[in-house]
Amino acid sequence: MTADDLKDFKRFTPKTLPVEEPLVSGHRACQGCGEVLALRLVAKAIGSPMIVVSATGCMEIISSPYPQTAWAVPWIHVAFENAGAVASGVEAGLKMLMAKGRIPEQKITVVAFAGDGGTADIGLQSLSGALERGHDFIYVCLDNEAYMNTGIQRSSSTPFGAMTTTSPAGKITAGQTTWKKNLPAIMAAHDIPYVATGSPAYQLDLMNKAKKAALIKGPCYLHVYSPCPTGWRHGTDLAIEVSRLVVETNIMPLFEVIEGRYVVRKNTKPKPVEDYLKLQRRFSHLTPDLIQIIQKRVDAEYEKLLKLEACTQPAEIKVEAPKE
Ligand SMILES: Cc1ncc(C[n+]2csc(CCOP(=O)(O)OP(=O)(O)O)c2C)c(N)n1
Repeated sequence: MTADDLKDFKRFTPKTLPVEEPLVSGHRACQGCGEVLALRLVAKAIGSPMIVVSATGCMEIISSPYPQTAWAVPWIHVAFENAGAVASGVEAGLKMLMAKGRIPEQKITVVAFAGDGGTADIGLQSLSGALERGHDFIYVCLDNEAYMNTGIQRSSSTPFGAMTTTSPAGKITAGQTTWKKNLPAIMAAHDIPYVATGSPAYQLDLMNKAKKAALIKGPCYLHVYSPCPTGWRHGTDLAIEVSRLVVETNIMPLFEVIEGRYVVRKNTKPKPVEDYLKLQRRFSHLTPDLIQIIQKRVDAEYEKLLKLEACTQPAEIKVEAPKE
């Protein structure tokens, strides 16, 4: 990233939204799917020219049942484990074609979309490699907190206490027994220029983060909360409500990490986590004790985030005038 990357950055406002729809109507997502909404907002904010690399997962299945497609931009379906590697190849190939004069010099945004299973588990090593090599691309994890299109199996991004088909709630366990893997922190640890979290309930915030990512040179990572009424067992009209509550309870704070510096959207009066949990039947077995454990963890993680923000801000450096 250079100082110039964001020099012309202008925020979207309700009056300046792009008209282009890279993901057009006609896909086959479940009723009330929050993931496809998040995908649409991010793709719209990035806009053409763009090349989409899609790992296998819900968004690939619902947008590309052969011989149809809901994509109006170039799109490639890749395996579960190699979205990072394929996006690297596309970006390197474009660079080479431009260097050889085969295609005109221009900015073509390469963006990879994958679910949390494809990102936190199976595709993690190829993503890590792509970030380390510094490819100029955006990686978007659409986090619906389980392997959804294959039948709601747990991933390492499934939250503690959530019931899935492979982390059932019963006499022996109360759903997922491990804490959610902190993907944004893992991505930030790669020292890439831009990492951000987003939620489809905060649409302009999400779109502006995607726009920033498209302008910044080098690898950028967006972690996008993606409600799944089918897997989370909530009403098909509640995707936006849970997307708002996850932020209002501090379960998933909105923040950016720009060149290693954390910038957190403050929420000093968080709602209790129970407000969020009670809307979803995947958490309906949780006892007050378990809810308390989750509350403590959420509070501690938020404090940690604020500390990260405080300690990554540039220190005030007093420069002494050179002595004659
Ligand atoms: C190596 C490999 N293992 C398993 C599968 C089967 N599979 C396809 S999609 C999928 C689940 C995807 O989960 P996630 O990445 O979280 O995306 P979601 O479907 O939830 O959007 C699985 C297990 C596969 N295609 N390749």
